[in-house]
Amino acid sequence: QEAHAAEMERTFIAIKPDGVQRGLISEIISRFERKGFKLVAIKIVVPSKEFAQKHYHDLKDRPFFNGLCEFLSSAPVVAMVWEGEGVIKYGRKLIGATDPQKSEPGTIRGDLAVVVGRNIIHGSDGPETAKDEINLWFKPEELVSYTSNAEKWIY
Ligand code: FUP
Repeated sequence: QEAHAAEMERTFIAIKPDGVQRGLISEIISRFERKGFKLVAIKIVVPSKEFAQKHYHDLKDRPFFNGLCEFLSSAPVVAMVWEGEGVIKYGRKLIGATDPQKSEPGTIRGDLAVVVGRNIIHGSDGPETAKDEINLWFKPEELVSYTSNAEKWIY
């Protein structure tokens, strides 16, 4: 059981400044929670611009990079780690396409956002980025494990 817990898939999810300012924290968390994924880490922080540049380093050559990093570092962000089978890919499905004009209704961006520069949420796009982003935003001791005490609470 311990070994299984250690191998459980995890992804990094962030509610960006627009999502926080618009009061969408609970709405977004509830969608992941109701699906059955487990919240294993959460904090609210204002990242520095340098930190935002690290987070989005893959996009450093894109024309919107500077504005994107300015935006991410402009106000509080809710940083989270969610755990569960298939959480990386299915998390992206819950989030919807990058451009909210193309996200399907029923997705977070489809239901709650309008423009690509203000698309309210970030989610890791694969196993490697998930690992890197979790390590960037969290120390190992900030993540909890649910499984070891499960038999105490579940009947
Ligand atoms: P996603 O993984 O869906 O967040 O999309 P990307 O990693 O491609 O883009 C990261 C962020 O860059 C987006 F959330 C918003 C911003 N972006 C723009 O502002 N303009 C674009 O044309 C593409 C992305």
